[in-house]
Amino acid sequence: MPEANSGMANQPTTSHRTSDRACTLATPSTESCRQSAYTMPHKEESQLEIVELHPTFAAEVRGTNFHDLGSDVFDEIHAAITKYGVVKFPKTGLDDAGHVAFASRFGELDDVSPYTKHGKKHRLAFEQLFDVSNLLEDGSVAPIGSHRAAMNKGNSLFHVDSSFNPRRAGYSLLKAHELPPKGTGGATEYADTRTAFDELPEELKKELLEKDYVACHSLYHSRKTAAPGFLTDINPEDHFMSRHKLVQRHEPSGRMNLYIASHAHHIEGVSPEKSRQLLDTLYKHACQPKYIVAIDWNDNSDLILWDNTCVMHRAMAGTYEGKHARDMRRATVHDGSIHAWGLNEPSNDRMGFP
Ligand SMILES: O=C(O)CCC(=O)C(=O)O
Ligand SMILES: [Fe+2]
Repeated sequence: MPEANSGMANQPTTSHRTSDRACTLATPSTESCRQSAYTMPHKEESQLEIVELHPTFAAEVRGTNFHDLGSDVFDEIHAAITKYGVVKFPKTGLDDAGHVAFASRFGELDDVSPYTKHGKKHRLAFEQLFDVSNLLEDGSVAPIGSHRAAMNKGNSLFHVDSSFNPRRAGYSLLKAHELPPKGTGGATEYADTRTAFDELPEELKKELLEKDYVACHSLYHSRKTAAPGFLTDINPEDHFMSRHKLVQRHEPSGRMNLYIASHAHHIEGVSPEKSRQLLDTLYKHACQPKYIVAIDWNDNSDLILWDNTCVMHRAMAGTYEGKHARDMRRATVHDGSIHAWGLNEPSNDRMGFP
């Protein structure tokens, strides 16, 4: 079994360095590992080393051999993502094909056709890789103020992926391909929405459980919020909105989750004022620093796996913008849980823009 706490030189860079703890999935009940409501696989020997990145969620998993990943190790990864919601794999050595192959083990993959249908030219070789870089289609860095930079800004607000589509995203797997110089920004932050729900004021929690509110999500809404000067001729209310319960049980872990995101436009069945006030209160609550971890990217093949149905995420700004490439590629797994379609009619229609 790998040695716990193998030394600070090996510690990952996060904003919660003091809470880093090493443990393995084979020993989930050691003092340093937080207990959770489900059972971890019973194994004599774990091949993976888990280093916790925050007191309530997120971990770095070391020792994965991506070139020979058997079902035992995959089961351990599955247990880790269920417990932690966010798992970073440093230096995977994966190329685009390996990235897509690994992602497809988690379920059916989404693709970029809704964007290319709107005229966006796809820069990457795989339709299953979303281009979340700051690059234009010719590979040059998108100038600050360009349409591309403005659309990227949407990712800088805490969100979950694809809550605006009839079928939401489950897991996302974001891999670095080319990183900007160290010290120029570009970390990815995550917010623990399961713990945020647990720690809501009792009265508010009671109201949410009793009313069982439905939130309506729109890609246009979050894009316009992040970049108010763009998409000025689009009114989100003229377009499809995806309907999802605001509070739901996260099926894999059995824990409750606050399913909120920058895409949430309004809550059904209440006045616009009440809707705005409630969404703002809940979003602000979930985005408090105590629920957030920032994860740095260090190597061009680092990969972060997260579960959109129990965490939010956002890309951090930096001085690299407009100057240096930050080439990030994301595979997105359609949710396979009972909440995947929310209250929407199943359909292959998905939102996109040029
Ligand atoms: O670029 C990042 O750090 C995150 C981008 C994002 O929101 C995503 O890939 O879903
Ligand atoms: Fe995202």
